[in-house]
Amino acid sequence: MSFKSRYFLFLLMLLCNLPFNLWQGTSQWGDLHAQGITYKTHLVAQGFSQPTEIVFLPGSNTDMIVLEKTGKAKLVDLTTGRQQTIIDISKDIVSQSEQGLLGIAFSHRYNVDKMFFLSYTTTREDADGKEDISVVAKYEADIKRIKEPIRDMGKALFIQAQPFKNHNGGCIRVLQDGYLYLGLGDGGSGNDPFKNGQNPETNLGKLIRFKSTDITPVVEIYAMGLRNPWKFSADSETGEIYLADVGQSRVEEVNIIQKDGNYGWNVWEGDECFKNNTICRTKEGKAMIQPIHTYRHNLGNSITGGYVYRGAKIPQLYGKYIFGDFGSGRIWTLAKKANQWKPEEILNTKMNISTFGQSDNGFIYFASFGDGKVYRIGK
Ligand SMILES: [Ca+2]
Repeated sequence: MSFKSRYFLFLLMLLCNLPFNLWQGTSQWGDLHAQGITYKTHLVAQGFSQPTEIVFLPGSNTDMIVLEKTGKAKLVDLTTGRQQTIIDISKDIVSQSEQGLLGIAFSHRYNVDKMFFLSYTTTREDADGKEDISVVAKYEADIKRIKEPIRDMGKALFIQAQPFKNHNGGCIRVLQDGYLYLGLGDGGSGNDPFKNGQNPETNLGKLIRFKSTDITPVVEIYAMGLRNPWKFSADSETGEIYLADVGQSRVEEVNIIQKDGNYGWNVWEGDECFKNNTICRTKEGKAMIQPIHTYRHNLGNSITGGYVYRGAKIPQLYGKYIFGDFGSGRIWTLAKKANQWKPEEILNTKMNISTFGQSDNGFIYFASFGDGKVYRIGK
């Protein structure tokens, strides 16, 4: 086994707290015939080192940005295939386990203010030595005009100390209300040892919203009870926030986020009482919001959230949430039929799907973490 594959199996085990031998896909490689059409993956770019995020410049279908866990952001012109490193903070971040360069988001007025945000992990000195921190930093630059990679760490808007190197969350998005959101995991280790998910006094285990992006912004807890939100996004038509939360060792889940909602961790793992937690069956436990969809570890072991398809090219996908699994490489759609959320598997890639991306016209892309390739989902 090469170092690389050993590395990402290690990462996978950390993500899932699973012994290696439980991670085995069971179904056939290849495309599936679903919803009357056969979906295919089209390779669009490659050569990335551990991709963690795919975004498009606001309004663009061809200017794709791919983040690398180890600290670079690359701008890819999908019409020519040209790649350019626009950000390189690899010297100053930490990227062990689930840490690294994890998120990028654009101001809702980016075309005017050229402001964007990065989410990464680094260290700071404290009384006991160094501690790991998650940072959201603000930058101002016209990305299309960057000549030399940006190497500075930006203006830190937000800092969160991280007790462990896993469950750092790190996804950031500017959603339809124009506000910046950040998803933070429970702090890590396993089982949420500090019970951060249910503690309203910490930002760990939460989806938080920045009330402004001034240099000392006020942040508010938007939703709580999360274990390790690995990607959230808003439906571009309805504004509903879909959030994928990675399970401990049994259940992966998709949630629709309501403001001030409590999503259950570590009282619930998905739709199960976590380790027979006694609060689970009480009034308090029952008031926690259930996921709209769960799956168990026969189908995967580390969910990766995606996007609601609102493109014109594939009418069969319209209005459906597309998401996948890092461990198994399966990709599903999720749609509401007769008041019930129904999943349908559309691809079984066997790849370590670390992120999805969506262009302005609604095309859905995803990254294969191990071999650094980016694909578009098509027919
Ligand atoms: Ca939950």
